[in-house]
Amino acid sequence: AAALPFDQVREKTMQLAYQTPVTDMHTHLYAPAFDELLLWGVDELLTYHYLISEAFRWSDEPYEQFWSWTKKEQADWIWKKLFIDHSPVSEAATGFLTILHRLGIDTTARNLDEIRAAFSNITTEQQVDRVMEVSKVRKIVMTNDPFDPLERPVWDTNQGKADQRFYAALRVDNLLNNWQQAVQDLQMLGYDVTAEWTEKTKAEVRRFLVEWIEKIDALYLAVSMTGDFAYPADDHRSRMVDEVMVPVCQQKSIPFALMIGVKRRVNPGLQLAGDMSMHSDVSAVEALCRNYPDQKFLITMLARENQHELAVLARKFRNLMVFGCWWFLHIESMVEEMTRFRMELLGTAMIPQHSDCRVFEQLIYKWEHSRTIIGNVLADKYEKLHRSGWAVSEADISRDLDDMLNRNFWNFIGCPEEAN
Ligand code: RAT
Ligand code: ZN
Repeated sequence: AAALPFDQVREKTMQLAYQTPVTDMHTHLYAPAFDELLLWGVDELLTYHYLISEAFRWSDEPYEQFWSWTKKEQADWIWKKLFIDHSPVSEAATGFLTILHRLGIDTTARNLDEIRAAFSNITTEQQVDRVMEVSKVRKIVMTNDPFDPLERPVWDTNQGKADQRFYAALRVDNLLNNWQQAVQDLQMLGYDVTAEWTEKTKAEVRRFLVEWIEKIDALYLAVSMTGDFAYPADDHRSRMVDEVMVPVCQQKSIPFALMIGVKRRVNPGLQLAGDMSMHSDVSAVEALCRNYPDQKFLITMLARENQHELAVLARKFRNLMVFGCWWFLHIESMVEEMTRFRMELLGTAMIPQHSDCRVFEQLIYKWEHSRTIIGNVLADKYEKLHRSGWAVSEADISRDLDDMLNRNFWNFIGCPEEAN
């Protein structure tokens, strides 16, 4: 393949960074069959929990007041606070405008009802197709919870796998973090478990996991952990990991994804918007990777302070894949910093980003903003290589971007054919 001249490297890299089809390996999006669980449109976008907490910084309104409003009223209020009374420069606010811009919606009048009108007469299916086309996201991994009464019937009636662009991930938060609740949920689904950690209970939880992994074709088990996650420890979580979750992952040959560093509901009044991040102990991940060399772990952490150590740990354990810039780290400055040092420590053997989208059109901004940064960081490295006499070709660039935005995930989880 022909080496590119120096002055074409950045342009070609950026062009390919915007075009390479993405596998989005962690989202809260759903396939159209999940009906009302699939959120899209202006009012959903404006009431994104990232924007709710930002809007409250400009208000003395009681939280209950906000929650009592209709979604449209909430959206109107957020629009006024964040877009009319002040400039929308935060990542999440800017993102809303990136979406409108890419969908060809004119915002010069700053009139929310006009913007809403531009979304009328569109079906869910049309919007899903359009957004996937514009964002060039080809495959979407959902977050699936069998205990969700809205979600379970979709799987029970076998509609969950109808759309080939969507894949499942089995979320197991309560089993690890709220065992009392999990016991009730499992009993409700007919599993013979008790709060006490007996052989029978372990066997039943394993049966639950295996049955649901098979039922939804889960690509991995997933949990978000509070920052105080310690492993190994003499506690419920370690027992659940060692005696149930890792054995099930090994039996089904799937990775275990841990998202570590949340501090839930530091301000309960904000509901979903009231979670904080906290510093975590990376040695828990170290011990997992060492104890289970044949088990794959997909890991992301929420505190900026943990990122460098986690990337170094990935140099030590090939069964560890770092992924994404999660939640409060999904802002330009952090994505830039993290992408740069991850690339410097790991080359392209990492998954630089996932979207964590909750509202469908967010795919447009989250991926466009990230592609810009990933492309530029990569172009810096190629220019540096060029100055050392190593000129990359277009094929090299395509391969590297495909690895980071798509293939590394599929290879890591043991389904290389899905990357094509
Ligand atoms: O990023 C988010 O939207 C958070 O609310 C969480 O859902 C987090 O991503 C998680 O998966 O726990
Ligand atoms: Zn998430």
